[in-house]
Amino acid sequence: MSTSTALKKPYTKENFVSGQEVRWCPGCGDYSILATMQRTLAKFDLPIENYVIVSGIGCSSRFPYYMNTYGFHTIHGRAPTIATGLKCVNPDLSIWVITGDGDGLSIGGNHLIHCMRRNVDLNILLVNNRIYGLTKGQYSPTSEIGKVTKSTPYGSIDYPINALCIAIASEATFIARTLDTDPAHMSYIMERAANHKGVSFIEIYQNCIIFNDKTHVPVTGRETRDDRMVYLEHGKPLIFGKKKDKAIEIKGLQPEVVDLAKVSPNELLIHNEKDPNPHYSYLLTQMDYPEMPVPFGVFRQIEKPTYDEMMENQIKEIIRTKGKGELKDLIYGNNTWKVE
Ligand SMILES: Cc1ncc(C[n+]2csc(CCOP(=O)(O)OP(=O)(O)O)c2C)c(N)n1
Ligand code: SF4
Repeated sequence: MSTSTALKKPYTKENFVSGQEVRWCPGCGDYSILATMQRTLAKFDLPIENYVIVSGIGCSSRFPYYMNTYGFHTIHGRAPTIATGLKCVNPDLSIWVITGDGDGLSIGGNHLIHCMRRNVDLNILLVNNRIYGLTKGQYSPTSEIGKVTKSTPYGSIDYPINALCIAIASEATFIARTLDTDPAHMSYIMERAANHKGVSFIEIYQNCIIFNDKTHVPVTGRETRDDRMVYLEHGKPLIFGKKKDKAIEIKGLQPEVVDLAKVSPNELLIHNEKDPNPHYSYLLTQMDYPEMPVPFGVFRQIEKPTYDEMMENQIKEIIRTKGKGELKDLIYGNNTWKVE
């Protein structure tokens, strides 16, 4: 972060732009995510020095260089771990983890899971282009079966992982999906995540124009999106279609597309992001093209104590009952031994 000029609130997007040359390919979806984040953070009433961007390795992980905030470009897949430590020692920070589908779900999968199950008060953006961009186009954990890449010349035989299922299985308290071509929706989701106390996990459909161009277009393309995307709104039915004539109904444990004109309103599925039971949000993550429209928006937002606040409270309580400890006493205490 530049320290030569003290930045004063209210901020503008430009206050969050660093002086670094952006080195993504022209047309990369990361540009729009970056600009949206700069615009969104400028809206909040938090000093700019309280923001930290933490990333692993990948094209998307170059984010910290381009934000005029504090940041760490850390090791592959370990951004959630560094961010957890940071939040625990400085709870006043607003910390944003930027990770790719390879970085976050392959080498860093384990770290991501534990960060989410602990409910650390962090915002995690998983930029999903279904490919390894930085290393020139090998298949990733989210690549579809049959995907031909440099590392799968005869087509991938791996079943792809569903990022949002991982978030639900890890009991993340805020789970959402958005896309790089809809800055207004992305900004809305980022704002909701920033205001959520606890871990926020956002999957962003992103286009890697060089190694996996148009991977999301069958769902999100101009021609098809009305019929293949459904926006989630709390308390409202899941209505979609060019003529807003289709909805979702639950039959047994199965979501089904129904003709809005042919069903009574009380049969429709009403979105409830506050449902404490994860079954409902899991069911939403199973909705996928081509059988079903793909949901975008907030899948789940629930409240529970965060790891960082529980840690702080525990330390305070132990100091209150036992007094402040001395590191020297711990090192030279009874639980040590000499190697003769
Ligand atoms: C320990 C280690 N293993 C592998 C790599 C090679 N590597 C760098 S980035 C990357 C994956 C990047 O893909 P993704 O996270 O999807 O990000 P993108 O570049 O698509 O934004 C890999 C495998 C590395 N840098 N370090
Ligand atoms: S390789 Fe793909 S993800 Fe990486 S900068 Fe280029 S377009 Fe973006």
